[in-house]
Amino acid sequence: MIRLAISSAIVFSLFVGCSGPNQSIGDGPFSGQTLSVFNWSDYIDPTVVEEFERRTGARVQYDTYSSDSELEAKLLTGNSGYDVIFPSDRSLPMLLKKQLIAKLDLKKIPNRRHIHPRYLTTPADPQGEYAVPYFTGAVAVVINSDHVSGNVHSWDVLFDPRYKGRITMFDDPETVVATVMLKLGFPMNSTEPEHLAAVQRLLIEQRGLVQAYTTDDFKERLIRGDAWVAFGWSGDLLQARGEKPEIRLVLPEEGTMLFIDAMCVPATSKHFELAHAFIDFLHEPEIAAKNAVFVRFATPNRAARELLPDDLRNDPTVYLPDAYADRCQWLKDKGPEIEKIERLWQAVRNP
Ligand code: SPD
Repeated sequence: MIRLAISSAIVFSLFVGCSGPNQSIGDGPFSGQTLSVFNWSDYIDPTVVEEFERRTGARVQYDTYSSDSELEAKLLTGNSGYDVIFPSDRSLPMLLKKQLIAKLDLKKIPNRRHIHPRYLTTPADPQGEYAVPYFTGAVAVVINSDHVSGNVHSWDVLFDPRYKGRITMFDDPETVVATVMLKLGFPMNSTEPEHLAAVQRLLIEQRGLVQAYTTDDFKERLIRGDAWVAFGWSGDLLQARGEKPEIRLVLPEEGTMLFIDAMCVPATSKHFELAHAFIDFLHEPEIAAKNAVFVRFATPNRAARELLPDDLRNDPTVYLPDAYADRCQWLKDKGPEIEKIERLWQAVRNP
């Protein structure tokens, strides 16, 4: 099933957004309108988007990104042209501070009631008026158990010389530094010079083992069998496991970084009603469940979770047990201190 779903993702990325502006989708309350969506890659079931087009008559122009900084750069241009975006808990406070996000009309998003209240508000959005939670997940490691032996339970496997040339790392400085802080037993958001120096040393030592630094094609590398150990977002890694059963997901015992991504409407959107209709649609329980089966991240939508197949609803690598989640942390906005991490990354990547 996942094989089919992933194949349709490839078809989706080729065709959605390629229909001409005058191509008719069908009759519906938004016929003739185009909704521009900017989302993380591999983060939606394409058939769900097609269903939205059928129901509303609107066309969806769908583009993807693969890091917080890519979204932030696009929004900071002042007129991205997008109507719905999916910022993480890491990006949202900055985008709100810069007034780049519109206040939502919550009456137009009745399906928001299905979301677990613990996810609805954040310190940056204390009334939950700007962002509607989409999926939550973690950073994790996967191994190909045909090639990686032993009981792997730590970040250490990413630094194991036996897997030289078979390891993929993220090309995302903040996420990598955060998780290496955890591996070394430091606070995940530390910017202390000694902690950063230790992280930098380890990442430089690791460099010769790494096949590629990539935020998206680690999945294909795993599926082809080129990579045996990969660092990535939990749901993406589980999508790869759907294609290759010998892949095993490891939630490292040292803890990991958690994230939650939300749906927002940029302040410059010209399709406010349609954007609200899309956000509401994605939280219809049946739609949210279908989407959750595809993306393999945890839905914050309680009604949708009830509709999931038992194996997914009870998968502890998707819905983390409280005892493990208590050992995990969220990324904090580091303000100007972020430059220290960028310098560290330069030293690792461009010696
Ligand atoms: N393929 C979808 C991955 C979504 C990851 N969002 C993570 C944000 C962390 N800051």
